[in-house]
Amino acid sequence: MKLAKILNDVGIESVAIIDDGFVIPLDMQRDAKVKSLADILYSPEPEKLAKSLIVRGVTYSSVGSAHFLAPVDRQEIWAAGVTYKRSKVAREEESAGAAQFYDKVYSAPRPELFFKATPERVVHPGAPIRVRADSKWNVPEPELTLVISPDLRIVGYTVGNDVSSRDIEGENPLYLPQAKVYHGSCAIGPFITLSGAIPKLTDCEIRLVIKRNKQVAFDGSTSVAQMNRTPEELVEWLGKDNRFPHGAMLMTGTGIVPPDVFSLSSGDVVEISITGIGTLTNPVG
Ligand code: DO4
Ligand code: MG
Repeated sequence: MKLAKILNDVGIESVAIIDDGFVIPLDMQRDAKVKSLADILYSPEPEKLAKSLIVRGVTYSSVGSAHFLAPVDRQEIWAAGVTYKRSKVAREEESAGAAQFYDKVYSAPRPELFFKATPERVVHPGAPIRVRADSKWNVPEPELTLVISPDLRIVGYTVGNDVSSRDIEGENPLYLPQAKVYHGSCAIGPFITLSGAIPKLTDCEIRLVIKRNKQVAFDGSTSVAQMNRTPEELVEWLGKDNRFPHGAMLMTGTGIVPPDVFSLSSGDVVEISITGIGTLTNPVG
């Protein structure tokens, strides 16, 4: 089952099941214990609970005509880095003086994990992501994103974009927070595929298409099978000495890096698709 957050016809935020191209709205007033998408996701039987909230007797709208919001409630957004060889090699090349650190973190037991965004900072599907005004080299990072409950279960999967400034990160790794965390640098959505419905992860393809003036400027793909760590391992490290009372989302790193001559420009459109989940599309503002 896939779940999403929508803005309904009268501008009210709600939750829906996505099924076969249709948006099936849920009645979020029906069960006093269920107020948010997260309440469904963290329940013992999310699919059963979601089905019990289906609004009967309404015409379902199509996915193409719905207004989706990022499927985030109060979760912190975290990210892992250098989990694919492609990312390790790209960082080593961009940051000559610090290359050894990327080599070490790729194979060390402890992964690179960093805080990426608060829920308020997350860019909704279709809304503009941004590049930093003080950076000349910016890329999207298409990442399988884990939806994690407060008791650290992976309850679902979504699509994330860890938009990053490569020149700032490359100048000095201590600038990483500025390369990664700024206004418009984190997009998530539109759908969450519940854990029970995701295809075998190693069969999942991640694809990044960047369009400029309606032409394809970059098209690349990888497989989750290329990831050097498991989602469970990343969650275990994230949960070490940390608490997530509202749950968390964890971007699992990029395995696709456009060629070094490429940098995002205002007006580009970034599409990230992951098998079994869906496509996250954002223009660059
Ligand atoms: O260390 C730099 C960040 C790496 C990253 O975000 C990634 O590999 O996806
Ligand atoms: Mg990343």
